[in-house]
Amino acid sequence: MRGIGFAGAILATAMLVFVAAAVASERAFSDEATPAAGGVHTGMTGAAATEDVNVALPLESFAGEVAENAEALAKAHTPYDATLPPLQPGNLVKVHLTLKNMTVEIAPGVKYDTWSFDGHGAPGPIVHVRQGQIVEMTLTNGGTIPHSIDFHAARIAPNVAFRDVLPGKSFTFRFTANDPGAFMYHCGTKPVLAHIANGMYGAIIVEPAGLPKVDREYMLVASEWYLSGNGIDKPATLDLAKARAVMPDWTTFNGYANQYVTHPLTAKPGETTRFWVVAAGPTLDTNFHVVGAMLDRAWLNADMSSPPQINVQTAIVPAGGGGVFDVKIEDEGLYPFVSHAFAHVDLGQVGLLKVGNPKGSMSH
Ligand SMILES: [Cu+2]
Repeated sequence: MRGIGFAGAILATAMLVFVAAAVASERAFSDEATPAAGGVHTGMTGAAATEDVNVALPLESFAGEVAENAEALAKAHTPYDATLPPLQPGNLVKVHLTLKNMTVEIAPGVKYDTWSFDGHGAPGPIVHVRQGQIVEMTLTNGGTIPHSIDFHAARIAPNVAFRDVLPGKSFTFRFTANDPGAFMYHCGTKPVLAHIANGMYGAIIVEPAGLPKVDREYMLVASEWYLSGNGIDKPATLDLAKARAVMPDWTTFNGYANQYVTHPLTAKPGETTRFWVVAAGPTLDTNFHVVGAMLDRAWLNADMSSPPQINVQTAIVPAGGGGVFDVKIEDEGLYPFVSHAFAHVDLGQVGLLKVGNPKGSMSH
């Protein structure tokens, strides 16, 4: 018995040494990688990318780790303006996006070194056009590595329009927005998983004529984040191994966990609110649901060439896809909107629609 115990102790010690060594090598990698642009470089083959990331197991989660003064930070945070921007007149809409590396906050006190559009953080600016308008897209690469832009709303040869743009260079292409819906745009440079996970995405709304009029229109871009550290002492970068394993630390609407819980979207009793939803992923779908309400009109997959479904409880918005949902609420109250895959609520993909001025919900 004693012999077995001794052998067990040796084995346990050996395992501890192994784990410590693995952790140390992971730390060494991440310290080394941090000063570079996100620790993942473009233009690599899959095999080369594998060598350059954390492959230590088990993967470490930083889910739910926020700064000590999280509540004050959440209140001080300026929420991403979810209001759908207005349409522009004329046949031609010019959009100029600049790519930049930018440190943003994705949860209270949690910083992340993004690659992002327009120095804006993630998601990038929302583009809103009328069906049939011509979009002239100019992309300027203000980053440090090649990037590109892939507009899901465009029928266009990707090798031409979505090609890599070198740092310091610009590129312009045009397409006609003939297909209505809520579309994702994103950087399509390899490895795409890394470029999207680092924040290179946004949405373009192509609005068809003749939609039912509504009182409020909000844009929600859902996404998830895979962190190399908790982001509190120093900004986190991408942990590509966690992105491959689909082990997010945070899931968000418009790039910041729970921001519309602290700063609710608003409507009045009896009004209809239209949610334009795009799931940027990079990998997770969003199961859109409004607690205490129905999706009165639901254009699933953002197919706006067909009539909407009616009175839907929950609608899947696939990664890389969209959905458009009209919600009419009669009674004053606080109505959470969520991804009803509840792990995602836990990780931050939840907000509130504040209808009227319900008791006890005044912010001050
Ligand atoms: Cu990119």
